Amino acid sequence: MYLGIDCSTQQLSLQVLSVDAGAPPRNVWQHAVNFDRELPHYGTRHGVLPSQDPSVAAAPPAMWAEALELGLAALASSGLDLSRIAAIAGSAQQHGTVYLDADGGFSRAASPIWMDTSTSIECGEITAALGGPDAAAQLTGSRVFERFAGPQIRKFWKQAPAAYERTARIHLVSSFMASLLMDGDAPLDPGDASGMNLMNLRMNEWAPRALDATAPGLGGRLPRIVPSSTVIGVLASTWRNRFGLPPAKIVVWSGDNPCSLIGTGLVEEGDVAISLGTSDTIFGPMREPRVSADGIGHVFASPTGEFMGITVFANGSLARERVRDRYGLDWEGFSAALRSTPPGNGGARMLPYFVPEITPRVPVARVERFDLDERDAARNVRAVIEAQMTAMKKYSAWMGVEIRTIRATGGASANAEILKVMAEVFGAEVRRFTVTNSACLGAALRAWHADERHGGHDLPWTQIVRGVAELP
Ligand code: XUL
Repeated sequence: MYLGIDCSTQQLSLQVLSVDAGAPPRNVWQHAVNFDRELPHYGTRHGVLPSQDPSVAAAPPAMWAEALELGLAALASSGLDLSRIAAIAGSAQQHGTVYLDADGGFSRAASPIWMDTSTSIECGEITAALGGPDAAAQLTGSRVFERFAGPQIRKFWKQAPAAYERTARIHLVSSFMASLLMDGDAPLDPGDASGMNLMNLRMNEWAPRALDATAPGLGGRLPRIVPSSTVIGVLASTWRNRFGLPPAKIVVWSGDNPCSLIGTGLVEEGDVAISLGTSDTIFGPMREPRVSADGIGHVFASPTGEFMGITVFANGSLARERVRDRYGLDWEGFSAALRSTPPGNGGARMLPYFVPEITPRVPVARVERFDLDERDAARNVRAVIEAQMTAMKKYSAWMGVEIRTIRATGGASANAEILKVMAEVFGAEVRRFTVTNSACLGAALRAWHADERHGGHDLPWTQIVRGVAELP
């Protein structure tokens, strides 16, 4: 059995796969720990600490650690034969940084996360030092983005130099969580490390020029980078003693998007997935790291050893919910509104930037309506969905992938009317991918792949994703 854990923005999820010889893996248990509801003493809203400054988004890393305890406690009382768990791998929201002092305490209480847009000045400084946006993208896979770890680290060094000085290790959420499991200092995988503007994308190693452009003495504060299928340790005895868990292998964690790539079965160039979650993302495998000339998307390393292209939109479910709530609708009413309005919406359009947007870059939240009466509920519903789908089509063209099929995943993919608009806008076949947490599933599949590889069997990825992630 293989355990996948996903530490996302709003919850920690766990999933156990049972792999029996010859048969495709079966999902035998799953569980989720919601941060706001089950850990209210941290005071988060949707997993984020309230902030006066709308450009600042942070979360308490101690909350993620406590969620891991709750999740493993639930696993202990699941009734599963825990001794069968051979390996554990994880997925985490990307870009968030965790700062530890030499004793393992937090040298920064709140971790900036991917929704933070407060580092434009630092982005400019790093970009200039790297020789411009294109040079930054060629080196690291992305131009310098506000939420990426590099500019966040630079801002911390500038604003709190003494605390930076006391910081012995800067983890991403993924390597922080893996460190807790093995009670040691976990490395990063290239997939998550490509979300930092610090890694040389073609070499899978830290880029000295980017480190120098970011903060002094940074290299010594970062984890090592190891291939995505690496077994990095065993489950620490504290967890084994507390919860009756076995000495399972710990596989290096990755980011939620690289894990979702595996969890949606995307291991060969041609198909893409659209995840409709807190953030909306469109992503797909790429054989070559073609970076985006207009600086829009990102190229990350894929767990398969190739690459993935991804474009991220901050106004995902949040924008849909704002519109839904504004007109007092439930999801059924939202669907009815889509059904009652024509494709193209009779020319009525909206720019739905309810929070600052990543793609295209909109630093200050603003919603604009064109030929659209704010009182017209149905047309406003269609306008937000058409705007989201049109933006996803326009801002993913840089990947140079001819989109044949779209696998739709994430919470809002349960809504058939939204998927209909997606198919209309892209002119592609859209299939709903019924696994709701593809990142968690991808983590469990990565655990299986790494365990086999550790045992000397290099299973092809097409075999790993067969059955679980194949289209119906
Ligand atoms: C990816 C990104 C988001 C987070 C959300 O670049 O910012 O998808 O990983 O979990």
